[in-house]
Amino acid sequence: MLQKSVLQQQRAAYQPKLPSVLWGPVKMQLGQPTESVADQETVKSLFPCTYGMPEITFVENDTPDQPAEPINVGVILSGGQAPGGHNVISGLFDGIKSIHPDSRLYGFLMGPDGLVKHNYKELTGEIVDQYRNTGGFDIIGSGRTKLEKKEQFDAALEILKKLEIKAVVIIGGDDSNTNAALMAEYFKANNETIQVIGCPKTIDGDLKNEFIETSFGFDTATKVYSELIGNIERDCNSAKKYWHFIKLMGRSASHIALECALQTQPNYCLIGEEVEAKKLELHDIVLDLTRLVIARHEQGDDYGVVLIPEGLLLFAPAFKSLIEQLDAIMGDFKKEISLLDPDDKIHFMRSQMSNENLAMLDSLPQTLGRQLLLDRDSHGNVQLSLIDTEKLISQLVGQEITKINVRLKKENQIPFSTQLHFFGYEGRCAAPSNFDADYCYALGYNATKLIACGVTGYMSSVRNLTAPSSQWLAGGIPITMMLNIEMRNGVPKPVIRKALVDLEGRPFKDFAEQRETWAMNTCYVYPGPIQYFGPTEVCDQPSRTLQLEQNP
Ligand code: FBP
Repeated sequence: MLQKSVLQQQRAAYQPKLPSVLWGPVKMQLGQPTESVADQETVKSLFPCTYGMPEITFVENDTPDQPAEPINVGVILSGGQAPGGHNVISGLFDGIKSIHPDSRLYGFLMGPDGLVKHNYKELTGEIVDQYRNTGGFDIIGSGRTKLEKKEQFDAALEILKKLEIKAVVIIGGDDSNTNAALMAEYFKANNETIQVIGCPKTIDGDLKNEFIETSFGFDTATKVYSELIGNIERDCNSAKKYWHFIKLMGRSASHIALECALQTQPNYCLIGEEVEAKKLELHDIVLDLTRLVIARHEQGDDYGVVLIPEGLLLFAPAFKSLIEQLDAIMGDFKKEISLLDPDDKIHFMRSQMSNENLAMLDSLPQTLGRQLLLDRDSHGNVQLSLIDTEKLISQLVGQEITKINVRLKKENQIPFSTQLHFFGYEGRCAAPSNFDADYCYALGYNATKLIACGVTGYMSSVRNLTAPSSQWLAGGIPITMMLNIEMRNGVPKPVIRKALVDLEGRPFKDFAEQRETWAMNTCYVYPGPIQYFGPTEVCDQPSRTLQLEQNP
């Protein structure tokens, strides 16, 4: 039996709110046939059985949901942890039990690997009840295995048939939902009736579009980081002697950094998408920050707080070109490289690189260069969470300040003391905010409605999220609609297009309008911890990003 804190005991009693349309039986309202966001012909040819399906919106129905017999459903948690995953599972559990009390839920262990290797456990009411409204993915664990090969799908089919599973729900980010689309297509193409449904998860907030207003976990994670940043700002404003450089998770998009900036009003926040649009190089960023350090020094403020998105370096053109070439080499020589030991691998990779990219690589600290050449995740992504961008940037600014100090008299020296932080794992398993607790439960419950309707290759979609939860809309969106073709490891692949920060959108514009004031004045905001109880304005507010996006 898990030991529970007092807050956990309180949260266990929380009853997540469902959209009113999901309170009773539903029927599907079908929209127009859909197209993928880009590369339509190629995506269509790769997904002949699941391409072009219509959007689904649920409306209330007078007759009970089909089927009225028990159903068995499988569930997988895939990719990085995000607050609310357990609530998707509780929603699924309650949803299938509402269809029939003898329905069963099977959890595949440690991500997609559990499905392929047939590691699973039945999630009974007793187990699910232990995890309601808790953070983490520990109920069944998670993993990053990419499901894309025929052998994997066949192994999955074997266990799904053995357990008489009607549908499998993949709770994951863009890569994992791409897997869901591939599996749905494979099953349908082979006349297998097992359905595949996706659920939009990632703290990064980059799995969103017209029908997926936000991925779950973003709300809670950014609230946790904003609390921590606020605490640091207060320390910074008390001691007035440090520049704090804070890297924030978000492998590609800078949504987390932007949301935290809107919440906490730091002195400086980099947005990767702006760096790319303005074609800024690392050197330009360093010089701009150096100017700010000097300007604040001149008004007597030798301190400040700087937010840096994890994915920043990939937006700087020279760095990006370096990574793209490394990806291409990895793709072209995958087999040869896999046989080499690390030093030979580095030697080989270097021998294939252009002079410009070699120069860029050699301008970076040696450990970072080595990381870029060697460390990739199973999807072939550079592991940006392992790169100390905050250290790199603060050191480079420090070097600039040192150059200036050499020319200044002793009494005029510019002090520049730094503290480094990285917030990522601190927020990924926090107990879900009320918003995420409700949203996730609704996503899971809604997935069972999609299953009952017999559809496959859809993502559970709950929207109108800035309205009270009773007014949220529910339905499904074909995953193929979100696909485009991108290079992965040098090979073109169908993947869900990531939603990057929109520089024309309200969240960025609000930030851009205020950042100069925040830079020179100390306008820190201290949001404090997530509030689970209390006035609605305090505890039920979705992220600032979502509010600004929905009310442009
Ligand atoms: P997902 O996209 O799978 O949700 O993961 C997001 C993330 O938290 C990123 O912000 C971060 O770069 C990455 O996971 C870290 O991965 P890992 O957990 O494997 O260290």
